[in-house]
Amino acid sequence: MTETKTLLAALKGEAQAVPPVWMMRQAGRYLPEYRETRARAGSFLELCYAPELAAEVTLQPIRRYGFDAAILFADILLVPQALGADLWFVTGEGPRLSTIESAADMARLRPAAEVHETLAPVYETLRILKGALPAETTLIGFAGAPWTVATYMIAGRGTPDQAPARRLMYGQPEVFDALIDRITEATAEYLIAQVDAGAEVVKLFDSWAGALPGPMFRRYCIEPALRILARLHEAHPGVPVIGFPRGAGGNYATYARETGVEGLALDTSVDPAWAARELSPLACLQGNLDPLLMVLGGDPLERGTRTLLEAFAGKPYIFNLGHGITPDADPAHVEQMLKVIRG
Ligand code: 1CP
Repeated sequence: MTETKTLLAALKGEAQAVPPVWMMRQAGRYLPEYRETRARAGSFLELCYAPELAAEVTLQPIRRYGFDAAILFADILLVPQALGADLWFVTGEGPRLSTIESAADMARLRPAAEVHETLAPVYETLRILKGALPAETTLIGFAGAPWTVATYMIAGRGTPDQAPARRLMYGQPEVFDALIDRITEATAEYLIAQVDAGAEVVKLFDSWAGALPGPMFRRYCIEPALRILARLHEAHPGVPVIGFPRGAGGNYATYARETGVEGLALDTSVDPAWAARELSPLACLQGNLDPLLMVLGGDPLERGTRTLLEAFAGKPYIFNLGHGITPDADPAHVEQMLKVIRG
């Protein structure tokens, strides 16, 4: 059967004449309709746990722009919450969680198999989306990778350099390893259930992979990914995975080779010419337009978009940004970018 969804075809290694395109954080604050629905939900977290409204914001950028993929509206921090951590968002600042600093804190977490009760509304969102998306649109599920999720659970917030997590990793390795194991198991459970509910691709966000010390990259980025993929593929053979080891630099190649992910999401720092030469033989590449260009628009946006189209022409490729679109982006610039890609 020929694949009618261009994003799935690209992930199978088939170059598309016009690359499929979507954007990280495409359902977000730069869209007035998102801000309206979020206000209706009450808060960001209430929006994540309200299946009808979460499906609505997932669909908004599809209706407006006709992206080739819809990404489930949720957050990587729902897994810590499902494991029993307290989670709240401080307006204008970001997430806050109860912290993991000792074996006693670990002992208070729930077993990985018990995350589903909290996460059930997310599965319901996927079931709604499965019935509501256009036939050509691919539905992407996702989770945070264990290291990245652990950085938030340990520090209780976002930090610039992940020092609290690195401190625990060196100072109390048995506590740190137990946490990584727990998140790994919970993430496998979560992603399997997302595919059960209708996700066609899953993306693993290791947004802080670049903060791992080099000697730890294999152990805490690659190995947990391998364990998650093994369990996922046992339950759902052949479901494609996009890995995003953001900031991994030269380790991007190691990650692609050793995990065998079908899709490799490039962060903004990766040189497209290098990626086309060194990484393209290993996976379908996705990325990596500078999100700032969605704020600027004009000639810089057009040049940036063309640079990527030329670098990845004739190769399996998914157009995307190198990180999430920011709240100050102009929705008209998304149209400008799509016009350059689709002609
Ligand atoms: O105010 C708001 O409306 C909240 C902003 C927001 C949004 C729109 C947050 C808070 N999360 C999300 C949705 C979200 N988060 C999605 C939905 C799908 C889409 O892309 O459209 C996804 C995939 C995520 C994933 C996520 N959450 C990541 C990994 C991707 C990345 O950006 O590197 C991370 C690190 C988070 C944590 C998080 N959630 C929200 C914020 C502001 C943050 C970052 C906090 C920090 O590090 O300080």
